[in-house]
Amino acid sequence: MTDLTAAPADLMIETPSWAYGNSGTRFKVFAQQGVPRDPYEKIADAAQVHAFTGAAPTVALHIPWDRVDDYAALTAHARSLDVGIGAINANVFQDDDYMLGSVTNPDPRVRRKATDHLLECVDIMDATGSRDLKLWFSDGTNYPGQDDIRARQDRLAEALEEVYARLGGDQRILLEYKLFEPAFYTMDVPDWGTSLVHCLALGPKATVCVDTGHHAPGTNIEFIVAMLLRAGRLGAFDFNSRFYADDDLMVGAADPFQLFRIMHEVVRGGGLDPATGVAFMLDQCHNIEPKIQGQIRSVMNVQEATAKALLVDAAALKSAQETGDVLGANAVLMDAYNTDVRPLLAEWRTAKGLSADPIAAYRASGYFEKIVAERVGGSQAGWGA
Ligand code: LRH
Ligand code: MN
Ligand code: MN
Repeated sequence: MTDLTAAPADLMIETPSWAYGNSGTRFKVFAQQGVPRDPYEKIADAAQVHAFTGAAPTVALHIPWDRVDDYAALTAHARSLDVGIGAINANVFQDDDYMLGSVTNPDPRVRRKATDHLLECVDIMDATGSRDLKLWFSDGTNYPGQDDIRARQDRLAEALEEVYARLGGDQRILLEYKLFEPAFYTMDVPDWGTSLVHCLALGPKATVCVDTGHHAPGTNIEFIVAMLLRAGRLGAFDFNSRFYADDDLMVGAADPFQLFRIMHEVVRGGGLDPATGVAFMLDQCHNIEPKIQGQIRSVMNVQEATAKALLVDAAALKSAQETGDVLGANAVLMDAYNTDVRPLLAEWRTAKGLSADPIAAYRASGYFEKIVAERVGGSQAGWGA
């Protein structure tokens, strides 16, 4: 049997700075107590998630939500709290200029402005030591005929080429896709195929980011994962879960079986090996639940799915598949999925000097009471404003 006490533990999960700020829907942002007032405090909260899980050593930034004067100082602050700065997420979707698109806008002035922001994000990566530039474009059209679908792809390719040329030696582009929202007729990067086509044209430092909330209902995400790993172009996950649209709920909450199936393909495709270069990130908003606890729970959910995926008896599965034993093969997967891995993960945590129950330990730590007392007037994540 697989050594469960080692492997899921090696999986490191990046948390997003925006998960710690207030968020909501377009109907209402509920202000929570103790939320961070600036990027420094967001990183301090992310450090708590790492302290109690031992599995969240980096935090992703979103620019301009996390803009500061001195990124070296912010990086040093992160290090002093035993975490690092991870991916830099560009934001070319919250400016009036971008109503008709950012890098695909018909107006060259707007395209220049958007591309300059992406280049600025690479400057920030140089200062923070980040490897990954995550690009998500809200660009698209609402009405048939509104703009030339092909010309928009040409503009996108041109901007991506310029940014790709600016990347340092080990820096990468993660190109995220999304089928819908905010554009309702065409999104310019709607799916993994479009992302992959652009990545292949750019070169090996361009890879696809799979946000689990960005597909049509019923889409087989684990198939996409298998295909991208096979092509060597799975760069990252933005993990979250959804019931209806891009709900950004805690990963593993809506459909833990889907998360298991995804992690099974990750294991199958060698994606747990850091050399494969898959970044495991959360992209979530905790609109009604406490944020730090929501992140801890999410990290644990990914660990549980991973532990179960590692329990799959690969030899038994292969032999059942090769002999056409449909039910036997399915049973191998289901046996692993139906195993309660929580005691094993608790053992792993204890062996690492962590609490067996990270949520209880965090609740007992007094951190929440401390930030509620210290912080007044916390910041908004950026969503739902
Ligand atoms: C878009 C998205 C993208 C953004 C984030 C805040 O829906 O998933 O990753 O950067 O949300
Ligand atoms: Mn995302
Ligand atoms: Mn999203």
